[in-house]
Amino acid sequence: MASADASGSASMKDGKKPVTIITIGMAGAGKSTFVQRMNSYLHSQQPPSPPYIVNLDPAVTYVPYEPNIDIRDTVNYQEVMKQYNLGPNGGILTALNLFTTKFDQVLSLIEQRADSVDYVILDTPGQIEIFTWSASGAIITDAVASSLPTVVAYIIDTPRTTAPATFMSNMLYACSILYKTKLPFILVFNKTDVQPHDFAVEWMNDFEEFQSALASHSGARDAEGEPTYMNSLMNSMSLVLDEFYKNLKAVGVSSVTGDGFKEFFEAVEASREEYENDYLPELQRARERREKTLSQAKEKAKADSMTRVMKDLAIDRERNPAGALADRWDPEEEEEEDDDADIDIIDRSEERGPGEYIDVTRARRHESENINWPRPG
Ligand SMILES: Nc1nc2c(ncn2[C@@H]2O[C@H](COP(=O)(O)OP(=O)(O)O)[C@@H](O)[C@H]2O)c(=O)[nH]1
Ligand SMILES: [Mg+2]
Repeated sequence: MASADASGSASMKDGKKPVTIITIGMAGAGKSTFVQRMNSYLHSQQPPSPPYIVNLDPAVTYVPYEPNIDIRDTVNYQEVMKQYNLGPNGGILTALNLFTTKFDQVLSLIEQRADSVDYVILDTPGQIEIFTWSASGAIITDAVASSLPTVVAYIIDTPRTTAPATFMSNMLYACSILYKTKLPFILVFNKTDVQPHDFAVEWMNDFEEFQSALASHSGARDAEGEPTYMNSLMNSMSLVLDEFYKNLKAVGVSSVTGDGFKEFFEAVEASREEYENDYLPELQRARERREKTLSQAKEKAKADSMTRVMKDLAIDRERNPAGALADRWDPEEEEEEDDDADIDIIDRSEERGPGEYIDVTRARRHESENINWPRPG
């Protein structure tokens, strides 16, 4: 109890709703490290503004922060694999699905904190498609976004995207997520301590730069010196991407040194406005449309089915008057049904004091961890 109040009183809330940051990115891009760094950055603000963190990766053995809600407290991914006879991917997906059935509880825990927290942060499973291409990922995203201002932080492994073709596939992936979620979107070029992201900014601002980078890459021309099919395809796609870049913000950060986090949070604040001006009105219009069609359909269905039921009932009673007498609702028969009792969401916030977090510069990864995600491509 006390810690909830203490953590809340520290942050300055001028009636603003907290922003939810959904962290998405390829395996190893640095999502969890990025979440840890946001956590430490927010703790170091004056006054400190501890975020509310939800870990959605059931398979991770170690996270460099203390989540307020951890999917691993609710579903045991190893057990899920055993019980449903699944491999790692199926196991993670099923664990996420099971957790999603309880997401209303998560949402209400978050909403209880809405007055005391400035940021809600979601860390997602290592492998990107498990979140971005699953029904559960979409349900979680929609549920959060219809309740709080929400922004997607798309984490990019900058040192691994310096090749033009890799850069483009990564951007196309980001593009597909933007169009799927329609949420404000921030491209986060991570690991700038290893590789500065200025090449990316240049390519995004000027597609001719990008095309000449493509052309100078090996494989751009065939034996006759003509541009290859692949090269012309990428050239045309870079024109499409040019349009996509106009819709988003890009920042470079290092989750290890903390570089660029001020700029990142400025982009988040700008995204809040974008959410309120663009996303929210569209959401409300969609809701109104849905409610209108739903209530029309309901009215019609009610009228139709009532006439049908009354007709059936009348015929039945005529045929079998004794049966009709016995066919009464019996309150004794009603069963208490509570299949919800087995899994529950745990809020860990009360278990520790505010201001407590693990600093990645002090807490190194566990040696025993031995994660071996297959790399895309
Ligand atoms: N040099 C450097 N390494 C980073 C940075 N961010 C993350 N990493 C490393 O990248 C690896 C994957 O990070 P992790 O956060 O587990 O990635 P996730 O799978 O996206 O959650 C780890 O070894 C991190 O230490 C960064 O900004 N700079
Ligand atoms: Mg992770």
